[in-house]
Amino acid sequence: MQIRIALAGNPNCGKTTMFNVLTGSAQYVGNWPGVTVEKKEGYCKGDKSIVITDLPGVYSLSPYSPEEIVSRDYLIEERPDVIVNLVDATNLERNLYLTTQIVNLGLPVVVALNMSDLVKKNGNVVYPEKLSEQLGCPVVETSALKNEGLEHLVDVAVSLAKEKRPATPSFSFDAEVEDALSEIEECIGEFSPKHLLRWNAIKVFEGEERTIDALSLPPDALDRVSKVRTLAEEHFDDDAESIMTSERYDAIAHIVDGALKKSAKGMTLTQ
Ligand code: BGO
Repeated sequence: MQIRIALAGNPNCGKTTMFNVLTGSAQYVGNWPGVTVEKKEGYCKGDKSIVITDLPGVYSLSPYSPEEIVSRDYLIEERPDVIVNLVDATNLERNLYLTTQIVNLGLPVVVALNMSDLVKKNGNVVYPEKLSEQLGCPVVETSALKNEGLEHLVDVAVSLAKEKRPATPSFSFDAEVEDALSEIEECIGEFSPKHLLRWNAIKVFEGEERTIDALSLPPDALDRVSKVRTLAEEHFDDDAESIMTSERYDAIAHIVDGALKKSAKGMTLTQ
């Protein structure tokens, strides 16, 4: 059985470094079809049954840049067996913005808390189990630079892939937004694959044309979701996409609050 691992993360989180350590010299570099975005694939060193695809570095899975579209389409359409989401542990808030989207894709996910060596050097402490509770997936501390934790990371990824166990995030948004999302889930339920229901509901709430077109919703469902969106926009006095962005950052603030202890020394060194 072949296992396909996708490496996803922000630019500069250490993806290239990790990909190189994991694959050694067994890599193939090309382009994603139709775009000048680099595609790198390789076998896991010492185990040709594991294929690793290095996705372009992105901050979000919105469909705006070629990199975002490549990453998003690959994850949604090709459905790798497991996503290894690299997170720069010295910059949790920014990196978790992508993570909060990745864990809604209905796929197995393991978060690699990369740059853990720098976190320790700065005197800070990140609690992987606290992050894991909120994100609904395993979280493994790594240092791609020092080749620490990578063997364990691959073991966890392979187990998740074999079990086909998707991430089950437990963080939630404001009650008004959750109500709106539940109503949208009801409207689109019969048109969306079950594993992507939450993801699609969020995208439909945001009014994202790409997802709405792909779902081919009938006029009455379109009308209903549009009313739900308008009500939320009136309530929050903001557009739906901005509402979701703020909701994500609020959720992240809560997640990080419980999972990161900054030392006075760390504060000084990271500034
Ligand atoms: C430079 N720990 C530490 N400390 N550094 C890491 C780790 C880690 O776990 N992982 C990666 N890095 P990329 P993307 C650099 O290049 O893999 C470092 O964009 C430098 N270069 O070595 O490229 C890695 O593919 C000069 O750092 O990330 C690299 O995701 C001075 O993070 C950087 C200092 O890694 C980005 C660093 C000339």
